[in-house]
Amino acid sequence: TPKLEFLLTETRGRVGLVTLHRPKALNALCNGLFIELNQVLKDFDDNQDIGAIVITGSERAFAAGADIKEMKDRNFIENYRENFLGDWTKLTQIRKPVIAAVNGFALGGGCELAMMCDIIYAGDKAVFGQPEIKLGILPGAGGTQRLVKAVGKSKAMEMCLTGSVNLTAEEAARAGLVSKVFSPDQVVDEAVKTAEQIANLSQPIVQMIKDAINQSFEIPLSSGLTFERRLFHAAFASKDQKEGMGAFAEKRKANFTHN
Ligand code: CO8
Repeated sequence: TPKLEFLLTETRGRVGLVTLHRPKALNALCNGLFIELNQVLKDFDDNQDIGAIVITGSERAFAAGADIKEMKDRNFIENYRENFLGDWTKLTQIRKPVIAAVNGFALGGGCELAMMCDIIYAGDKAVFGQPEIKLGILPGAGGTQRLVKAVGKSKAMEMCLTGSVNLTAEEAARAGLVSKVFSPDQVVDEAVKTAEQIANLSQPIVQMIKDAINQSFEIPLSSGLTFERRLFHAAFASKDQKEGMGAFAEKRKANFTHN
């Protein structure tokens, strides 16, 4: 594998851990970082020994947004021709669960990157915000869409329209954007622990659940319920369903084989 410039990666048990590592710029998300991130995520997604992924940054910053210096001279035609940011949302195509372990700044694209993940755990000093308006732009990767669904209209409007109202980890947890808050040095370990727990459950069923929950953001309730019911029926075609229910009936621990 080629050497990575902007990321550190490791595996812990069945969990793939990616650490954004561009300390000089508070993990500002430059194009090179996204090229590497997409490659690493794809490798983890393709690796059957990995069942879930954790993305983290440093204690100071998850990511302070897209790289403003790299973006400042771009023009409309370039953006349109190259579909600027189009590649930056590949994370949402990853089939395995992705947990964001957020410490410090999650601003602009950093907040959007966290929101592209399936679960967010935060350190108690984390800060979530969408300051784009102060740069004369608007959020470009979900800040006006996923944030509304996570925290509601009033908070999302206030955050995006002022660019200055941020959420602390506690506020983000109360609003539902974040599922749990820990002390900063615990966040990654706790995220890995949850990821490991998920990674040892039936992988095809884990994927079905992720698919079904994501459908709830795309389609009306009746269609979502049909989608869920079809997958529920299909789950009975898996060996893991026989194993899971058999183990319960026999009062023993299930041993899932991901089939
Ligand atoms: N881009 C480029 N460089 C940055 C960025 C950034 N977003 N954020 C910080 N840096 C750099 C600083 O320029 C500084 O570099 P240098 O030492 O060479 O001057 C270094 O990181 C340290 O930063 P500060 O000295 O500013 O540190 P402070 O602790 O004083 O302040 C802040 C921390 C408050 C986080 C401050 O750095 C800041 O306001 N950063 C910009 C935050 C921002 O506006 N983010 C939104 C960017 S726009 C965006 O994200 C569009 C989204 C596009 C979609 C992305 C898809 C996922």
